Amino acid sequence: MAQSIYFTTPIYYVNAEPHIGHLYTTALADTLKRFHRLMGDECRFLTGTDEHGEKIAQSAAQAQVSPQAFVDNISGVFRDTWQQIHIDCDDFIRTTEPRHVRYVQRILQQVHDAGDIYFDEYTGKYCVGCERYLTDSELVDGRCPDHQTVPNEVKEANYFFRMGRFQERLIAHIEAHPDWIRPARYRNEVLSFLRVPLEDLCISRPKSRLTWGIELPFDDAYVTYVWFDALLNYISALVSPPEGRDISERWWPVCHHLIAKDILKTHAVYWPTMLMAANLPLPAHIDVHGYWLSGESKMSKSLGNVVRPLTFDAHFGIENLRYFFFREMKFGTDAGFTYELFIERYNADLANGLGNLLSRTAGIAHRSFGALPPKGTATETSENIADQAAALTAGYRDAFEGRAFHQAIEDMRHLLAATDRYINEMKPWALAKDPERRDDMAQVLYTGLEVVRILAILLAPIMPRKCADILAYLGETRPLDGAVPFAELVAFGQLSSGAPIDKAPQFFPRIDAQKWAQEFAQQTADTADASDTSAQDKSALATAPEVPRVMAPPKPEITIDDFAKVDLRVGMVVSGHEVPGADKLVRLMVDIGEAQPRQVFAGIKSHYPDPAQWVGKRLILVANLKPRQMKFGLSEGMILAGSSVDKQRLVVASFDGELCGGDGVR
Ligand code: ME8
Repeated sequence: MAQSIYFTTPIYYVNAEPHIGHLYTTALADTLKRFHRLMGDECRFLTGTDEHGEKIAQSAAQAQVSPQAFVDNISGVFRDTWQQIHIDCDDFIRTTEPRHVRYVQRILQQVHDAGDIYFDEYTGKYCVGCERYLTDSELVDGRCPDHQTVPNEVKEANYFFRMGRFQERLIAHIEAHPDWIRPARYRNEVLSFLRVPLEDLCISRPKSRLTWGIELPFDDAYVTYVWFDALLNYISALVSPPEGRDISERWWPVCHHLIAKDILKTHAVYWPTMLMAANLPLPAHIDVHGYWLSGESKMSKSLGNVVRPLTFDAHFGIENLRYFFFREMKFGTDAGFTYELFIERYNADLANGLGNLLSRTAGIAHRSFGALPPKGTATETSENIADQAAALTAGYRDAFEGRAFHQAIEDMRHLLAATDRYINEMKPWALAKDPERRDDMAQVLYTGLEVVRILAILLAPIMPRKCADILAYLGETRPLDGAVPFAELVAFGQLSSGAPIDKAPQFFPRIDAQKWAQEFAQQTADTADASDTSAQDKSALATAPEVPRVMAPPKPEITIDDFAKVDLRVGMVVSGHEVPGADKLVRLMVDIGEAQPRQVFAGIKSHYPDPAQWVGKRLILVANLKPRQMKFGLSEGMILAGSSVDKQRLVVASFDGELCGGDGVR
C-alpha cells in the first residue's frame, strides 16, 4: 500500500552560509523523497531557515547591517543554493515569515492558558552556539563540547515551560515505540538522559536584552526564544502552506524528522513535550545521523573548516558528492570528508566502476550492432548475475527504509564487480571478431548493459540527473515516479534490444588524483597562515606559482582633481548570484549605504566560481560609473580587480583591514 511521508530537515541558522554538512541532511531528505516516489509513495519535503536569536543578532551587528537585511540575505543564499543543485523541496520556511510568527504566538498562548508556562528567575550557563542552557554534566572542562566555548552565566527573570511535567509520558512513548528514534543508540542516549528529573525550559528573553525574536502574546516585554520558536516550523509550514489551505492533518502525523546528533535533545525531548502540552500528535520518526568530520573535528561554521556546496559542484559535480555521502557514511555514525577520499571513491566506484562498465559494453554494442544488443542465450554465470540483481532489488526498499544506504551501495558494488568479472572472462571485444560467437557476444553485452540499467534506477534517488541521462541513453524512458511499479522497472531482462544507441558519452570522467594532490598541497602551503578561517575550502583558493611581471606603460598623467572625480566606495556584498546563460559574469548585490544595494555584474566567474563566497566581504566599487544596461539587467557600478602575478587569474581588490562600509576611498 502506498504510504504518505512528510520529511523535514532542520531549519538552518542563517549566521553563515550553507556547507556540505547542511547539504547532507538536505540531500538525504531529497533522496528519500525521490526513493519513495519511485516506490509509489507520496511525500512532502520541508526545509528552511532559523532566523531569530542572539547569535544571528550578533552576526548582523558584526556585518553592520540590520538583522532583517542580514537574514534576508543569508536565507536567500540557502534557498538559491538548494535551487541551483536541484533540491526538490515542496516548501521553504523562514521563521521570520508572518505565517510562522502567527502560529508560534497561537501555540504559546494555548500552552500559557493551559498553565504550562510560568514566570520565574533563573541562573544558568548559556551557550550562544547551541542557543540553549547547558547542564554541568554536558560541559567538558567547563566548555561546550560542540562549540568549544565557555558558556555565559545568565541570571534573569523569564518565562518557563513546564517540561518536567511531561517526562513520564515521554519515556512511556519512547518505550512503546522502539523505532521512534533511530538508530537505537540515540534512543538509548535519550532514555538515559531522561533517567534524571527533567528541568523546566526557559523559553523567553527580555526585550531589554534581545529584540530579535517573536513577541510573547501574553507579555510584550519579552520575545520567545530560539527553540520554542524554531521547532514549531515543522507544523506552521503545514498550517499555512504556499498552496493555501491548512494541510497539517494530512501530513503532520506522518512526519519523519531528519537531523544530526547535535540537535537530538531538542528534537527528542523539548519538542515532544511541547507537542504534548499543545495537545498535538508526536512525529512518526526521528532519524539521527552523525557528523561529517574535517580532520578530527565536526565540519562547522564556527570552526571554519567547511566546504561550500556550490564550490564543490563547480569542480566535481554535486551528484558525485551525494553518491560519496551515502557510500561513505554509515547512518548514525560519523564519517570523514576530504577531497582526496572523495576522488578516490569517485574514481573507484563511478569512473572505473559504473562508468567503465557502461562505456566498455556500450562501445562494443555500438560498433557491432549499432543498437542495444539482443538477449542472446543465457549462461550459468549470466543467470547468477540476474539472480544477484534480483536479490539486490528485492532488498533495496528495506535497505533504504532502514537507512542502510551504505549497505545498499555495497551490494550494488558487488553486483558491478561480478558483472565486470564476467565481462573480463568472456572478452566480448574478442568475440566481436568471431562471426560465429555473435550470440555469445550479444549475451555478455546485454548482461552488462542490463546491470547498468538496473543500477541507474536504484541510484536515481541519489544521483537523479546523472542517472536520468544514463537511462535515457539506454532507451529506458519510463518515469520513476511510481506510475510503473518498481518491481516491474527493475525486473531483469527489460533492456530494449534493437533500440539504436550512439557512442556512449563519458558519464563519469576520471578525476586526475595526482593533479589535485599537487593543487591541494600547494593550497595548504598557501593558506597555512591565512587568517581567513574559510581557507580550508581548498578548491576555492586555487593559486598559481609566481612568474616575472611585465608592466604595461602608464596611461597619460592626470591631476588630483581628475582623480577626485572617480567616486570609489567601500561596499559590502549582501548577496552573490549566478547569472543563467553567462559564462563569465556573476551578479553581486553591493551595499554602499544607500536605500537599496547596488546590482553589479562582474566578470569574475571563471576565477571565483562561487558567487556566494563574496557575501559579507567588502569590495571597492566605482560608484559613479554610468550605469550600464546589460543583457541580464542594469549594472550599477564596477568592482576593482587586477591580475595575479602570473596573469592567469583575476584577483578582486580588498583592504588590509576593516573599513567602514559606504565610506569613500582615497
Ligand atoms: O541547529 N555533519 O541549525 P544549524 C552533519 N537552527 N550534519 C551537519 C553538519 C556536519 N558537520 N553540520 C551541520 C540548528 N549539519 C537549528 C535547528 S531545527 C528546528 C533548528 C546539519 O544551522 C545537520 O542536519 O546549526 C545538523 O543537525 C544541522 O545541520 C544543524 O544546523
